[in-house]
Amino acid sequence: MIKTPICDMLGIRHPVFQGGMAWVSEANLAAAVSNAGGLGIIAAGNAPADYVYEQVRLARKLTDKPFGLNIMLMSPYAGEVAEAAAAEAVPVVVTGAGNPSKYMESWRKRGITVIPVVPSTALAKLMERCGASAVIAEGGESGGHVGEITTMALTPQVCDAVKIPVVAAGGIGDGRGVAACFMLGASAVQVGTRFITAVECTVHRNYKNKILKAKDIDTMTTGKRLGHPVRSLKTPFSREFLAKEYDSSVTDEELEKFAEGSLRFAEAEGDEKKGSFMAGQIAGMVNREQTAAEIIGEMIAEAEAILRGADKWITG
Ligand code: TUI
Repeated sequence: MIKTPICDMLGIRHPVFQGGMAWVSEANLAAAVSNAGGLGIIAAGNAPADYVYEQVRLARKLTDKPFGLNIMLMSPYAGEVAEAAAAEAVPVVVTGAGNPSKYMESWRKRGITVIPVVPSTALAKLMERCGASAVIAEGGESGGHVGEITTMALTPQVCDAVKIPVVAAGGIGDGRGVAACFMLGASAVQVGTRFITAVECTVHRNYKNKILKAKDIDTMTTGKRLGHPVRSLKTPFSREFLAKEYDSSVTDEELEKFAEGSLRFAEAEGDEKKGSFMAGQIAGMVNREQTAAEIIGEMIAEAEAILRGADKWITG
């Protein structure tokens, strides 16, 4: 067992969060992770509040353990999803892709634990002042919408910047990554890509197969020109997107239009030509389908063995 302050704060057995991945992290996966002792997180993504109510209620039927809701702040429905989170009094709200300050008071009033994703020390400090219980330092190795700084560089700097616990995310695929993040000062880890191939994850078969087949160099970032870089698997779609991005005759509006619906095409329909299969740089380490309980159990056991043996190089 590895126990950290985050375990007591949230009432979870293992300090492992499952990343809130749009159209991937549905109630079924989130409940399985929470039942396995981690923190399962439902992703609202770009969906309206109706979807969130349905998924939160389903999760409550599937688990009596704490779980989270990830609110993607760039979504046109972020406001109504923020209200849904408060109305349902979900145990934990995780935010991404923006600054959630204006919602934090209303969540905290409902007793919700708020844990924003931060790509910088400045936002980490602001979130601490606004009453966040912890922050997630997410490095650019992650899948999906990414910041500039790597997990290795960002985690210790965020740990130095704030007193609240820090969760490390991005590039964590096994127990070695978990142990390394604890060494950097984190109190928990958030893992996304490895959970895409979890047995309980309901995403399209093609998506799982692509992750299982991916090698170390098979992800790329697109969308920098639009101000929101996204890491995904190299596919005909992502290569074409990048080509358009470097083509000055293509307008930003045309580029946005090209990407529209691409997440849904991948996650729900498995469509290679039109889909964006978001994945982190550890996709090349994901070679098996396991249950959520097996993934968490294996990662924690590996991390524990490494941490116990961590003094092996020290002499004298
Ligand atoms: O949000 C994510 N990952 C995501 S969101 C997403 S959906 C999407 N679809 C199309 C285009 C863009 C996104 C897929 N993956 N991770 C958390 C995260 N948050 N990464 C970076 C940030 C972030 C960035 C800026 C958080 C706060 C922030 O603040 C800026 C500010 O306003 O201060």
